[in-house]
Amino acid sequence: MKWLMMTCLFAVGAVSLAACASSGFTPTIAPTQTRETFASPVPTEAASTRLPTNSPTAVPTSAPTATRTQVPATNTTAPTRVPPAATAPSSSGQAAPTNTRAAPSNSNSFTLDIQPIADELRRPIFVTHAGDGSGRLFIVEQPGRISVFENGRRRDELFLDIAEKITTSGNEQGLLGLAFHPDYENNGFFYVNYSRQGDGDNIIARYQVSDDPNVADANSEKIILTIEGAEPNHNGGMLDFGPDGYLYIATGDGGGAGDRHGTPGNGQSLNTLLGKILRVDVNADPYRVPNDNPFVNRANAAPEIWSYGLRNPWRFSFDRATGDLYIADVGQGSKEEIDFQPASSRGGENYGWRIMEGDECFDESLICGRNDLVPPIAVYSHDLGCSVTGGYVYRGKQYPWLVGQYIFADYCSGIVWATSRDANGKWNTRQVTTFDDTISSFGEDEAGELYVVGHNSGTIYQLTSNR
Ligand SMILES: [Ca+2]
Repeated sequence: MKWLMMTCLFAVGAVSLAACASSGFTPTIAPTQTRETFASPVPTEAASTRLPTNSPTAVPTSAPTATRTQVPATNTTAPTRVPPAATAPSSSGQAAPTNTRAAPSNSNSFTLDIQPIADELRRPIFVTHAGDGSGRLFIVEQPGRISVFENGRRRDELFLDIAEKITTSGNEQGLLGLAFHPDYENNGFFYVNYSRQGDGDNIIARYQVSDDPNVADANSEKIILTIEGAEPNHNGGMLDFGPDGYLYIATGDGGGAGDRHGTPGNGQSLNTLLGKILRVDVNADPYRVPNDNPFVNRANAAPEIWSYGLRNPWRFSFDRATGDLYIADVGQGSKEEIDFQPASSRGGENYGWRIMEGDECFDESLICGRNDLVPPIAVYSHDLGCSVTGGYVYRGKQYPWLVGQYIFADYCSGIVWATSRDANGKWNTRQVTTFDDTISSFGEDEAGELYVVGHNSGTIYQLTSNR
């Protein structure tokens, strides 16, 4: 039922064929302003308001059903075109991925389910851990609150409440990211990414825990970086420390549709922080640019840039076993994608936006299919959803058959996929199941077990599996 209706919804808009000379890519459906509504990381309200009034809602608002599996995991039909890794050269001249810790193939038939662990949250948007050995989870609510989940329950007292600093007037704005310093156990520092009240700028700020390990010092804010966005949408928001100890920050392209700001769009411009993955050293005041960032010696380039050509990276994660980086980039009106950067990379990848949207030409005035663009490792069309939510490579202990699988989902459809690379270096993506919730994020605990964040239902689930 849900699918039937969403297909109808996405069928709006004029279709025009845009030739993409010598790129080898198929003609693309020209994006329209009409469809921009669906191409956001958290498009709940926008999507809901577009529904026919006499139809059931496509975005579930009631409490989700736990532990349901709608699609047998034995379905191994890849729903989308998945380019082999061998076709993914980068501008930085990095070698092809050599990671041999790919998941075993063939024998990994499995199901995925969800088990609720915390509920009654207000627009939860992330969950993570402090890496301090405490086993606690930290749950982020988009309006600006962080709570602690410990010993099977969520503590009543908040860890941090900065709602008064934050604007959520745009559906995609709010408290969007949280990352704990690698030495949090000793220095008590953690970092947040939020949309500032007043100007809507994206603020990356440091806070410190108080004498109470379950309460942060709300007055300890130190702003690290201020990123001015053009419009309220496409804020990126993910923060995480890489295996190198540097803070990586995802930024959106400045918003609107079609990356219309800047020439040729912010994603392809190296003189703006928008549409990028940034990499900075926060063990300096307020931060330092690592001298091996890829563009530190290029004139008119922002030295904080690590990689570029992104539209709205909605969650990235490092594989804790290999250091490989997975980036989910939300598409415009046609394709959603997962991008990959091997741990051996020196940075500088160009992931293509707005030249390309997924594996399609987006702007025919630019040179599509250039061989310096890094194509995604997995793509799906808007027949299967509207906004990708990046996840994690499973490295936990409870479900050994999941080890090495990168799990991700679509916010609108609830479809969940698993991607892994076989012994020949070929990426394989398969649709595993569908969860009856709007998945705003995944999260990882200290042990590597995975969690699913239900945005509309206000629920945090643990991801479970059977085979
Ligand atoms: Ca791309």
